[in-house]
Amino acid sequence: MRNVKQIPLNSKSSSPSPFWRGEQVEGLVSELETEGIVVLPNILSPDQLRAMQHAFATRLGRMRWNNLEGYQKTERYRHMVEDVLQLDQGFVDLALHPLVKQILTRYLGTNYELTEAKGWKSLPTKRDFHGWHGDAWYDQTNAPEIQREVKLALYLTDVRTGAFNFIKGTHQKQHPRQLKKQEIENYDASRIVELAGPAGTAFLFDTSGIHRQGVPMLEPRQAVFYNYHDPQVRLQQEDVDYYRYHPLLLNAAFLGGLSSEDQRILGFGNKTNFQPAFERQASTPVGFHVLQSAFDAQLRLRQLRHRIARGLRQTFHLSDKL
Ligand SMILES: O=C(O)CCC(=O)C(=O)O
Repeated sequence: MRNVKQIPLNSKSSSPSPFWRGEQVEGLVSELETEGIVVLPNILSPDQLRAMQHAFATRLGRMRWNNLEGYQKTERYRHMVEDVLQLDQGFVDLALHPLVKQILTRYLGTNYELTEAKGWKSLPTKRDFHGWHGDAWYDQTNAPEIQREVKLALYLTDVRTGAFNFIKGTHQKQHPRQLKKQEIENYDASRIVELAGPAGTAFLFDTSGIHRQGVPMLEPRQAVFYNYHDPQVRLQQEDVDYYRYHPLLLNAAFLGGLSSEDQRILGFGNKTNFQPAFERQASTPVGFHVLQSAFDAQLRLRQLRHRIARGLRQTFHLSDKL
């Protein structure tokens, strides 16, 4: 039997509590320790959430191109919005939320940083295009230890289908990897949690636990996922090549009043994973060259039109004077 954790869509409480009792924090940490996933109480105000939804939506209008911001598309069923901390104050406040920090400090220690902050719009599909997996991120070649990494997820839209799926208790059991479909049959189906809920639902999970985006996705879903781990842990080569865990891209307007702990979490001054003069090694698709040539031609045409118009203006100006 599936364990659908259905947070009612009308459960949006008006304002989050600014106070968390010690035992409340303990309870959340202990659930994360035992189950590998924990749903957080309401931590964003309706105004914060609205501003974040609005800013995120502006990146979804078109694909990023030239001087126009937009989403990135590297796969069929998701539109990716990178570096969301630049978009709105709420994204930074969420990353550094006191409750989140308290839980993470207990679970990850005091060396963790926020190493990635991105989101995506998932498009409706019946395909299990990503599949069950643990998030591989560290170099496993010489690593006896299963490293700890936690993701903080936040839904920006109400999620009824295609909710996040997680098999409780599977974290810290194996090095994270992609699983084959038949391997999932070995797990107790009653331990699968399917986390449907309203916009504003936030949860933390240990990324070594087995999880996936739920199937089917019947309506578009928008969510952000933050990634916290110790940046000193050696990364797997493919993430170095892609420069996935580049230092966070931030917006100075949102960085007022940070404590030294906040600065550490955002990676201030930490060049461990900075790659000078990085250039992604990827061949550009044929479509890109076609588009670029068409755009160049359009710019040339525009310039020619301006020159002709200027010439005509000068000619008429002269003939007026004669
Ligand atoms: O989008 C989802 O629900 C799944 C996310 C996921 O698999 C991941 O962040 O590794």
